[in-house]
Amino acid sequence: MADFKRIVILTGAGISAESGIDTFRAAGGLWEQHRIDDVATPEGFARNPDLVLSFYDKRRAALASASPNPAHVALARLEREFAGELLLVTQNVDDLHERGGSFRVLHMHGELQSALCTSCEVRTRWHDTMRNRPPCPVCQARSLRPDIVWFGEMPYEMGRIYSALESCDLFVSIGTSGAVYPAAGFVQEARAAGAYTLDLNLEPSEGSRLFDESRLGPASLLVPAWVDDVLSCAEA
Ligand code: BV8
Repeated sequence: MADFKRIVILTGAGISAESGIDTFRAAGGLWEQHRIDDVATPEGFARNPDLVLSFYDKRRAALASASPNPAHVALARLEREFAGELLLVTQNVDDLHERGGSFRVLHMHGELQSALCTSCEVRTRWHDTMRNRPPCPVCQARSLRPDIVWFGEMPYEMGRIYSALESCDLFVSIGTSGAVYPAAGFVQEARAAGAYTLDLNLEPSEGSRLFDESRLGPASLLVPAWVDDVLSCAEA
């Protein structure tokens, strides 16, 4: 692998699959059990807040029984040892990148362990349930919602992501189906910037053909091998 200086990485549910966290589209995955409209849109939340709060309470609780896998750990090693610029963007709302040792993680679709108050709009770290309508720690209003970017809502820190894509020389997509925008369009932004684009995924994704290179296999094998590659080139 050439000697890259500015890397942007985008991860999706596939990087957490081997940690036991359901992906969205695998048989029996998250969306198979619920319609997107019912659990991952503001309209669904307005229609049936109990259903949505319980859906996210269950996923938040499931984090305790999941552990980071070698792919998360390898990306944390990259953050420590890579001398160039690195931006890790994740579509995932779990905390496995952090528990795997990454410190700088951009959760563009929010986080299970964060609560957003619809009254004062303050976001606070949250590890408990919301179904029981706890008071906002800041304004005491009983108006907390999951700090998750639902369909039709603007993902977080898009400006920061696009400026990193415009100047990167390597874009790596890991464990994502490339089915949801604007994340699915990042590969095109990177290509337009002249970056090399690499897809690491268990199976060909919707956007695989847009990448310079696709490697197929489980993230727990592909990601550590790729990080070894990058760091050995940088040392050479
Ligand atoms: C927005 C949080 C605009 C919820 C999620 C064009 C342009 C812009 C928008 C749109 C557009 N067309 C349509 C839209 C609207 C929409 C959209 O994209 N819809 C889709 C259905 C077509 N997009 C939006 O609404 C976005 N917002 O556009 O706002 C705007 C403008 C102005 C003002 C306001 C708003 C917001 C979308 C965010 C939705 N929230 N997540 C939650 O987590 O509950 S989306 C969710 O699904 C994920 O976060 C992720 O983004 C997405 C895809 O999931 P993946 O992570 O890829 O998982 P998936 O199961 O699909 O695939 C897993 C992959 O892993 C597979 O490929 C599999 O092979 C692989 N894998 C499995 N095991 C392994 C593995 N790989 C390696 N190793 C393994 N072991």
